[in-house]
Amino acid sequence: MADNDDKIILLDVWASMFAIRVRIALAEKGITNYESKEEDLFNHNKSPLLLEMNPVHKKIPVLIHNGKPICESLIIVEYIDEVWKGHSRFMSTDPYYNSQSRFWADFVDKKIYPPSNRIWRAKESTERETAKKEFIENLKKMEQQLGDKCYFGGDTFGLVDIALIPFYSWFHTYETCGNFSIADECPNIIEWAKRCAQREAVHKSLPDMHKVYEQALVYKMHRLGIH
Ligand code: GS8
Repeated sequence: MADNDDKIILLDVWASMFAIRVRIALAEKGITNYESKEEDLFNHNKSPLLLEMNPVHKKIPVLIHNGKPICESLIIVEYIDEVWKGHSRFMSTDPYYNSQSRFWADFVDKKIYPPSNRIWRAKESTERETAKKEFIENLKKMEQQLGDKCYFGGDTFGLVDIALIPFYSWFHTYETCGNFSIADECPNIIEWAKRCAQREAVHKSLPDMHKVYEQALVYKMHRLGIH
C-alpha cells in the first residue's frame, strides 16, 4: 500500500509511449517524488538494474516500488490505480466497464502500436502505405468507440485514455513520414487528444512532438545499422 516514505523508481525512456503511460498515471495520482532512470536500449547498454528487474522481457518501463518490480505498462497503470486509491480512479468498481477498458487498451497495443511503428520504420513505400492504411483503419475504430464522449470511459479520464494519449506525441512523426493528416482522417481523436492535453498531468508528461521526430530518425538509423 502507499506510504509517504515509499521509494519509487521508474526505468524510463523519455520518448517511449509505454513509459509515458506510467509517467501520466503517476502524475495523475500526484506522485512526483520518484526517480526516473533513463535507460540506453542500444548497443547492449541496458543497465544491470533493468536486467535484474525485468529478466523476462528486458524492456522498459519498469516501476520499482520499495524494491519490488512491476513490468508491462498497462499492468503498471492498473497497479498505480490500485495502490494510490485516494485520487480519481482510472478503473471503476464495475467489472463490465473494466473489461471494456482492458479490451480497448489491449487494442491499442495490438492494433495501433504495430502499424504506427511501421509507418516511420518502413524501408519501402509499399510497406509504409500498408502500415498507414492499417493505422488509420484502426484509429477510426477507436474514434467510433470514443463517440461523443469526453474520454473513452465517459466523463472520467481512465485506462484507455492513458493507453492511447502518449501516441499523440508521435502523431507528427507518423504524419511527416507517412505524408498524411490524422486531423483529416480522425478529427474527433484530435479533439479528444487536445482535451487530454489540457490536463496538467498529461501536458507535463507528453514530450515535444518535434523532439520525438528527431529521436525517431535516430532510432531508425540504429535499426538500419547506420551509425
Ligand atoms: C512494451 C514495452 C516496450 O516495447 C509494455 O510495457 O507495455 N508491452 C510492453 N519497450 C521497449 C521500448 S519502447 O519501444 C523496450 O524496452 N525495448 C527494448 C528491447 O526490445 O530490447
